[in-house]
Amino acid sequence: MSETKASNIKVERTGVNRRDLLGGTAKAAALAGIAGAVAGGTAGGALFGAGPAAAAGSGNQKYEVKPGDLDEYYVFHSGGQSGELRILGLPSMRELHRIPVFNRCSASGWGLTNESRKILTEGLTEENRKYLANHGGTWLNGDLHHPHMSFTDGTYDGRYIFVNDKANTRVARIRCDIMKVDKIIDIPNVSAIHGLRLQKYPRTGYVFANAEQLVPMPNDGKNVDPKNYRTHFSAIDGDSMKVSWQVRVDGNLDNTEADYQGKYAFSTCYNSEGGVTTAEMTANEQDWIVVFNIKRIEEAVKAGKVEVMHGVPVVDGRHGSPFTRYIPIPNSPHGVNAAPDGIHVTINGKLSPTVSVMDVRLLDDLFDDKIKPRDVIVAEPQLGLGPLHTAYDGRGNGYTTLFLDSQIVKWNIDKAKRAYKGEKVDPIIQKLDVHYQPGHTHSSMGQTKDADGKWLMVLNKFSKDRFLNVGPSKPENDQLIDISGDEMKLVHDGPTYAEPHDTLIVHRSKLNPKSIFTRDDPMWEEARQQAKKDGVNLDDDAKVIREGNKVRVYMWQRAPAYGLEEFTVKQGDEVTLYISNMDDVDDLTHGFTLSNHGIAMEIGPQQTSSVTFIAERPGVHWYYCQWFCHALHMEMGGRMIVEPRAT
Ligand code: K7E
Ligand code: CUA
Repeated sequence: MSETKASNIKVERTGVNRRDLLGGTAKAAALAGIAGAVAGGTAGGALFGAGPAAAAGSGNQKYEVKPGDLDEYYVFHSGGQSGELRILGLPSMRELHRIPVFNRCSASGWGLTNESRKILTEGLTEENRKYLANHGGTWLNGDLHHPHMSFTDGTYDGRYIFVNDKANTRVARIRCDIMKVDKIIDIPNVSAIHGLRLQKYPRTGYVFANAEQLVPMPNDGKNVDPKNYRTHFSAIDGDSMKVSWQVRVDGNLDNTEADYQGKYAFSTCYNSEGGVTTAEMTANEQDWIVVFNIKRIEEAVKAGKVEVMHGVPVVDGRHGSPFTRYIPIPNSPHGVNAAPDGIHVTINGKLSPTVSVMDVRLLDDLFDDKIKPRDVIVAEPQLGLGPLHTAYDGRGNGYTTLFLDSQIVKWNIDKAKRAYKGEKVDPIIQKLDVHYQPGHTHSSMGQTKDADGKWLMVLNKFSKDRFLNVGPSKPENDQLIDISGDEMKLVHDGPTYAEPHDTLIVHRSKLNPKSIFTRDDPMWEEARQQAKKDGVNLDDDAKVIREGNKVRVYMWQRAPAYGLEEFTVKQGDEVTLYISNMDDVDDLTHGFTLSNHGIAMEIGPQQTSSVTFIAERPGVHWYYCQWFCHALHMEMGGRMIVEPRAT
């Protein structure tokens, strides 16, 4: 018997064979799950239980991408607690780019430029704005788990990618034409946005966002009794980036998903107990998935049958309401994944070795009370320990990550349904060791109706011994698996930095980003308006405009020169610099770094970037271009001269 310090859960560590648990009770599996999750890292535990090497096969299809050749897929890879989004190519698994979202970025100036600060602050709630007034004005961190691309008619349309921030309760939108964030909003009335999915049909439409943490409402410290904690499911309008409505639920909210019909959304709940300690949260053998009836909610909102909280209409979707149904699921379910067949939705049991398969065609009857909640479950195969997420190949098979077993299991939906009806058939097709402890898994186009069944990425939380030792902080390991044939074949190990949860694999035909900004891009509309007021041509002028102690410096850049090789301001002036890169050339990005002022920003071809600061340091301060652009890149610079304040 060992006892962990972090909680009071007692975990049986001896005499339990984890393979035996497969045939055991959900409770035994739950205990094993806790052993992994809570006592994780202790030697010999279930956590590091997987065997060392998987068979590295050559695969059935080519995964090597020769120098100069282009990948077939874009991968949008969450950056977890690093707060950014990354773009990879698949099958090469090369990292192509990074998009700063909730983090600060030294290279691009994200979080520093006026354009990015506008995006980072305009969606703040009043409470957060007030709090941040004394904390630098913007958050410095984020926890980005779930990127999803906007849909039209069940498949990706290349407009936007939406992502969540669990750390500071936000949702952000990325424009796919320039691969930059254009909107970030706080979600009011909740804490910690975790699950995020999009309406698939007829289009996005709604961005569905789960708030994981239960908190008192209002959360003002006057009443902290857990009996009064609650959370809401949010639907955000993806076009306006305003919260359309929220639904009050029982329990908490983990991951979410939407159907292919535009009728229902789903959220897993691992804390139906409403507990505040790990022991309380895992007490029950079953939690549930909540099904949201979008049409009924919309009607109630339209009819004004809502409570308005911070400007958001909220409907009551607790047990017994017409808006929701609660389907019991073993045990602390995590990921929920709609199959590309448009019919089946898999709920991954986490602490139960099972996944539960729901048939969405039965949901109309459930909402009309013609059937019972569990009647919508049409299969519940036992797959192994710690099922977290499932991907699909479009050929009727699911691929589920087994966190505790360190495996990916391929199984057949139809066989699982037959087995559920009592037929003697094994739905499991193959189990493959992965390295180690996988969370999400994703197949090429597998979260759309166009799943093509070619590639599978498995996002492993631990790499342990798979790479050169880089110290105590080790990379994670994204493994690429060829699923085009009958057998899964592991073909590539891909180390990544903290901490990709989720990924999005998009065929390159769905995207066509610009190489050069257009001068009328809305990103720098405020600079454009200010230039107009100042009678300055943003494209051509290099000018200093003074208005009291406010100084605006406008300049263009053309390799290898700035429009101004020097400008003079007075100590104490509030200076705004507007820099426009007028090079109309692919891949010709310039920069602006002001030495010893903590100022650096990227200015892409035909882009304008601006930054505001107080010129507090008298003297000569060089600025330079930090983005390699020309043979005379080193010479591309100038001086800011700050005249000392008259004493
Ligand atoms: Cu499973 Cu945040 Cu998608 Cu991590 S969540 S694994
Ligand atoms: Cu311009 Cu370097």
